Amino acid sequence: MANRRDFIKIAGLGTASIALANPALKALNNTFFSPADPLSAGLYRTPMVCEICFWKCAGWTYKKEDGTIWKLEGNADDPNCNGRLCPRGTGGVGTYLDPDRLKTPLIRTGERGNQTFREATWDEALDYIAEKMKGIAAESGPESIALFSHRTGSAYFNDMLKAFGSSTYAAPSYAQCKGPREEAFYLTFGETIGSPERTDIRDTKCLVLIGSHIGENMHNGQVQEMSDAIDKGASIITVDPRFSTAAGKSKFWLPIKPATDMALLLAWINVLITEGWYDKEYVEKYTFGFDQLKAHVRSFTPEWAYGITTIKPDVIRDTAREMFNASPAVIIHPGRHTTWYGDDTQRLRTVAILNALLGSWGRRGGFYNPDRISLPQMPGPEFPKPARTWRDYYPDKYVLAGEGVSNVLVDASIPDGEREPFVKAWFVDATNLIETLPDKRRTLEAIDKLELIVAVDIMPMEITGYADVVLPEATYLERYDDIRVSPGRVPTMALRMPAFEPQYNSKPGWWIARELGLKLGLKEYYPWENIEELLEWQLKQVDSSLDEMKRIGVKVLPRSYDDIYFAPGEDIEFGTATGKIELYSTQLAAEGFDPMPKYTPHPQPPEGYYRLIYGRAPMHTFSRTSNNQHLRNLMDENNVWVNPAIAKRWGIENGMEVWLRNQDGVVSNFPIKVRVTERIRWDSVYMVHGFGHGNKLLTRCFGKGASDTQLITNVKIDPVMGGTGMRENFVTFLFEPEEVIS
Ligand SMILES: Nc1nc2c(c(=O)[nH]1)N[C@H]1C(S)=C(S)[C@@H](COP(=O)(O)OP(=O)(O)OC[C@H]3O[C@@H](n4cnc5c(=O)[nH]c(N)nc54)[C@H](O)[C@@H]3O)O[C@H]1N2
Ligand SMILES: Nc1nc2c(c(=O)[nH]1)N[C@H]1C(S)=C(S)[C@@H](COP(=O)(O)OP(=O)(O)OC[C@H]3O[C@@H](n4cnc5c(=O)[nH]c(N)nc54)[C@H](O)[C@@H]3O)O[C@H]1N2
Ligand code: SF4
Ligand SMILES: [Mo]
Repeated sequence: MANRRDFIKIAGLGTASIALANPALKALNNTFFSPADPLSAGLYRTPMVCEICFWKCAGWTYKKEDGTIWKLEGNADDPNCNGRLCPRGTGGVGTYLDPDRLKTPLIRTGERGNQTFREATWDEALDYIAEKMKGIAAESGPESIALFSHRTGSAYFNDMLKAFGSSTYAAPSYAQCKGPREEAFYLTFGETIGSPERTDIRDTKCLVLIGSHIGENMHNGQVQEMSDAIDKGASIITVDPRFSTAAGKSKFWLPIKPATDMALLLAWINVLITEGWYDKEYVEKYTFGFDQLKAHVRSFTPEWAYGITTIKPDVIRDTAREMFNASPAVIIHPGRHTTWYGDDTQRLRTVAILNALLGSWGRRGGFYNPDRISLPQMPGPEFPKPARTWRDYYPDKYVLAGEGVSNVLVDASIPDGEREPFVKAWFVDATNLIETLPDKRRTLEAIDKLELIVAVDIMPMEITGYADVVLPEATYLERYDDIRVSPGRVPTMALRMPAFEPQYNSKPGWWIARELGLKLGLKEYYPWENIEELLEWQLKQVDSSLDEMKRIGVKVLPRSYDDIYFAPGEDIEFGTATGKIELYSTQLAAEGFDPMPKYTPHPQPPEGYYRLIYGRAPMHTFSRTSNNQHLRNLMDENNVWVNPAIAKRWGIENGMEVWLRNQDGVVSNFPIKVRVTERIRWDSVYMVHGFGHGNKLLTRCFGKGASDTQLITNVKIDPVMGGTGMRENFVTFLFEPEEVIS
């Protein structure tokens, strides 16, 4: 086995160009220093919370005496990172320094999407937006203005719109990401998983990864814990059609036929029950519906699943026994990006049920009970109750969705027969919707109908090209945001504060939201003048202060109760209708869905086509880092992985450029290089999401690699919560570009 360092490559990878070796700094632990005082000769540090992904690691921005950046480093007290940033976090310097950044507010002068803007002052840009918003509110109601946001500090814009009268809000991290798993676990255990995940990987003896590709999916603390668990002898079972980094560390790799996971999961349940390999006491005490489940899975034998999944029956039995032997210190990991095939909530229900049978929920090495601190809000007026929400517009759709569904807001922006669209304007904050939502043509159709699009971003991205007004935000190294209060084994608070003045004419999100709020006549909702006043007040309520947080960056608080795991024999009331862990879901049954998960076959690729699957690379985050010079040095384009047998059939050689065409005739805008590798099944091709940028203002990454989103035109909607299943798209190879239909 490669050693731990080879595997995680957290801090260090490719950072030589940014971080100069400094023995004085290495000797430092977490001694307290005021940001005003030098750490050692000519070095200063400021608390930082990383915004390169949503793990939100806390750390420090180190500056040199001349005020320039030296490097970013993790805060040793932060349980999300334990003092180490991942390569993306370290390379975040490149986001701050990117010369292509948005520099000043812009107002569109030409057609949407044509990138013709004039520069404007903040006053002018915000007046323009406020006037438009008032006009739209007068005609269609304030709730017709929808907010899409995905960032730390979403609350600033969300609260401004709520004060204005709109709760029409969605984050792509729900219906394009973790929504199915959150609902599945909520339906089963009465609680969601949350972020960071409550998986007790550190102490697990067996970790089962289904799709979830930890290691390439570089969620820092999770990767560190997995590597610690491996060192302590935990076994890893990876179910993935691709030989992922995690597969390389696994005792068992199950190269499953894509889209058939449900059959494997049901067969595992069948084996656990048939063999008696489950936690009888736990199941008896805590669960509801065991007898129904037992009858339900009777025919889902490993032999049945073999024909569907291509995983041999003895492997299914051996892996089931491996899980049982480790139980309750076993985790069937719920994954994070779970919107795959449209029956995703049901697939994640089988994952939840397996965990329940093995007694891992609430047990050491399984799932712990997280704790977090909640910071009080400054007293102010109540938000008005919005006249309508998207649920009034679609009363029968996705009643079990616990959050706003971004694709539903897109649908609600397009006239529906005679019906006026519910949504008339988009306020898009820190999400590149064009590349983030599948079915780009539908996104563009909606955009075409809108009366106003505002984009708050740091870079000229695909979405900013379609905006009427573009507002340049200061990067995370140049601004305050709300205090990070991530859940974890212990509650923590972490401060993000500016290490630098905002470059160019950019402004922090809190300032933009507040100024616009004032222009909309919402002054009473802003009992604070500037963010420091607000943060100071909030921190005082929990016996801390801004000064303290500036010194320490991260404050670890005691747990409110000693309840991280269930006590032996403890009586527990779960947050479900029956108060039990629902193997049989009464709520799904009440809403007319299958109360226990069933296997439904999904189409397989037609002759000459291959399933398009996608994932993460350790050195990039979605589409947001592809222009970052430091991270580009590590990877500057994506490749398409093709199995050697298929490459041979097509006469494709390693490194050759191809265009991809999907089942609907859509051809990738840009060519992509082929990586011929045994690490992918013959029926699929794989690429990393986030490349193939079409905005020329991204001077470094324009046209590098291909966009998976462009090829995802067939979307399978999850009927339970509205998630967008994106993996039922099939592609073939072209050697010359054809007409592009994107
Ligand atoms: N470096 C980096 N890390 C990140 C991110 C990032 O952008 N960059 N993003 C973060 C976010 S928000 C998320 S949601 C997570 C996403 O990360 P995960 O939740 O781990 O994503 P998945 O979609 O589960 O994983 C993709 C894997 O699924 C496999 N796969 C494809 N189809 C199938 C199938 O039918 N069955 C099975 N069993 N496997 C299949 C692919 O081969 C690939 O290895 O990553 C997080 N971590
Ligand atoms: N095809 C495809 N689609 C996907 C996925 C996939 O794997 N494939 N993954 C899905 C998942 S799991 C998720 S969570 C979503 C992620 O969806 P997004 O969060 O939309 O992903 P990004 O592409 O990183 O876009 C982030 C945008 O915010 C901007 N930005 C970055 N930092 C800041 C900041 O500090 N302030 C402001 N105002 N803007 C900032 C970036 O420039 C960029 O325009 O995508 C989903 N969509
Ligand atoms: S995992 Fe990496 S990119 Fe994400 S917050 Fe942590 S350091 Fe930043
Ligand atoms: Mo995600």
